[in-house]
Amino acid sequence: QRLKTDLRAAVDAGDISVAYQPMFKPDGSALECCEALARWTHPEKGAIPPNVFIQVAEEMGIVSEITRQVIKKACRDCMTWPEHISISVNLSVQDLRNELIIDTVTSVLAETGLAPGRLHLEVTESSLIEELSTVRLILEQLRGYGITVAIDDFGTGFSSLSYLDTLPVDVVKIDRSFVRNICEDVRRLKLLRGIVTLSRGLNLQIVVEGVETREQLALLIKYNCADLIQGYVYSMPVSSSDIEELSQLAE
Ligand code: G
Ligand code: G
Ligand code: MN
Ligand code: NA
Repeated sequence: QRLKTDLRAAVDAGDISVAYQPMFKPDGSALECCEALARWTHPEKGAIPPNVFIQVAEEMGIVSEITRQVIKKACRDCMTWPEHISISVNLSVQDLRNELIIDTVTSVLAETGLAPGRLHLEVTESSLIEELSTVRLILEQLRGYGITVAIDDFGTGFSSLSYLDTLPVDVVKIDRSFVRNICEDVRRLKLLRGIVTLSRGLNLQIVVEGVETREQLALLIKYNCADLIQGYVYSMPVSSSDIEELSQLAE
């Protein structure tokens, strides 16, 4: 209850900050996109993980306000980066149930002047399962503006792959659980390669998440498993002001 009151106050004060985790071309030759990750430092408890406070915000019905603040900061920050770098923002399942998100996105793009092609939105695989018709309408409208839609945590949510080809998405972000043991367990590598083949067959761009070691990276490159790599092997989440330098180092 206390956490709810404090979160309400933090949101009202605009105290939710944003960290950015870069995605690189597999060979490290370019920084192409950054995922915006919401951060909240509680005055006494310190950093509260986003999966905790996002869930609290969902219970309180205020997650759309956090989404709006994160999109706004993220688009503003993206405007200060080299032009080839895109920004990827996470949406909550609640954002996808309400057409308000269309208004939020279009007004932030207008205010900040960011080209719609530089904005990506991440929706979890599980949020695509429910209320598919509303979600589909909203995602199709957003894509109509030139925004890119990514399925986050791919591979962890579906009970059935049968409608994957009908989803209004452009990118899959393969969940880090599919990367963890690829060096030790050839069956895990085969599973990952299967997901990659499936995704390529559907013309989806592939981001592999949670890549932590050079050995994992080498296998991903060897078997052409990724268009972009996100993970500690290249970078932790950083502040907006670090992005330009990381981008220059990559070139
Ligand atoms: O930053 P970290 O790696 O701890 O993120 C943990 C989880 O919180 C991830 O699943 C991420 O997608 C989610 N998350 C981070 N920022 C946001 C946000 O702004 N909105 C939503 N809905 N989820 C977020
Ligand atoms: O669910 P989502 O993919 O949005 O979550 C991103 C989360 O993954 C962030 O909390 C980020 O800190 C975390 N993360 C990013 N790279 C790595 C990594 O290489 N290993 C692990 N274990 N976590 C990572
Ligand atoms: Mn994400
Ligand atoms: Na993910």
